Amino acid sequence: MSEVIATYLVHSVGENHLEKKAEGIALGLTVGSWTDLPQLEQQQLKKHKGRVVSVQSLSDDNEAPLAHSTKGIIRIAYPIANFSPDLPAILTTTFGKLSLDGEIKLIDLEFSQELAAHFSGPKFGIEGIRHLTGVQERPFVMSIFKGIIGKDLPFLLKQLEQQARGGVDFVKDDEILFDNDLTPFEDRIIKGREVLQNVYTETGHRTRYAVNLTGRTFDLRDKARRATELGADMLLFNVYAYGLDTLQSLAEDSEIAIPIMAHPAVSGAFTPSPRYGLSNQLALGKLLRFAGADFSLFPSPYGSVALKKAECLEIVESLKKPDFVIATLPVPSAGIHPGMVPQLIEDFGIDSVINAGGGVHGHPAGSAAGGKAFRQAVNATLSGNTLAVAAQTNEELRQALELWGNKV
Ligand code: 1AE
Repeated sequence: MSEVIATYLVHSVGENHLEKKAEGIALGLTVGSWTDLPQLEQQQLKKHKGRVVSVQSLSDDNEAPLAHSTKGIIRIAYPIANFSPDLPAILTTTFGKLSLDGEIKLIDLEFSQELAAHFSGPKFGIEGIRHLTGVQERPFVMSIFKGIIGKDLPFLLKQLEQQARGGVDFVKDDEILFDNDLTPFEDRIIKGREVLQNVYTETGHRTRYAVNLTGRTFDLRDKARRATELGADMLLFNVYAYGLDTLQSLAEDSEIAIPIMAHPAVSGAFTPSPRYGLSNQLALGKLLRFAGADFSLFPSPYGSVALKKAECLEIVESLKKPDFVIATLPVPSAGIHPGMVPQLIEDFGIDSVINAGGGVHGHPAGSAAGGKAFRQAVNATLSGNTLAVAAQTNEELRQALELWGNKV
């Protein structure tokens, strides 16, 4: 029977009550009750009944497992016959009312092959982005517009040009830049494209711009199609403000043939508690990948909005490991500066994006120098040099290290 298997971390279920809790979930979220049902009804409902896959008692940290443990891992299989093959139905089945019912956190969802066949995943993914850009064997470098709210289009275009001159691969809108009269969505695409083409003609370096797709949900599809027609390179999308299914609809649309970058804004409303909500590997890893994000941004372990390193590594594993859909590019972000580049590469590998806002624009010699400092740090690291040595011959890197230091 084809199923989705949900893994939960549960707390405070009372002594020896883990099995009872698991049975309660398996029945409560599927057929309701079982032993009291007449034999005929049991036969009819069998294919809809949830199944307890495993129950594991956990100790408190650093303690041996205890018989009276109130913490455990429960795995429940839900037959796919119970729901339509879409994320809203899957999430409502596995963690709908259950998310409101005590100390329980959804850690993972395992899709059967039959269920996974309904998800096409990223259109481009890591390999597609490499192919599109021609950038191989190094991490990508991205910078973020900063200080754009209240500024006009010439200001934005100047900042875009400076970032491109720094040699970054991508520039993304800040997630808090919405459609507005000073820097309208379509003008950002059209004029931004001209700026990037001019820098390319002059320098031979092509930077691609991810424009923030915003507005009312029902307008997004047409707006994204229009962006594609106008020549937008990529879309930035605040997926948790809209919902995963909205991302999936955009990603599946053949007329929106450009990569989509998922921003983690609002996901912190669901993930930080150790006892409630969703795991980060699910929210910023697997679910985004299945919903079709080509890039997933998440807080790095050492920036200004930090996640624990183990959680970051779980997100990356979930984005990259062999699965039914192609891999999504990880983008550890927030508070990143050039001195962190060796650690970023060590932790996340070259199939990742090094992404910075303040770490580019805060460079003492300006945004172009900020981008150059990042590229110099990447080159040095991949050549096996320390940043300190590379700074002796790379002025932009030297200034960056003087300001921010040369480690995390
Ligand atoms: C986790 C997302 C990071 C982000 O979007 C952003 O704007 C970071 O800015 P900086 O690099 O911290 O200035």
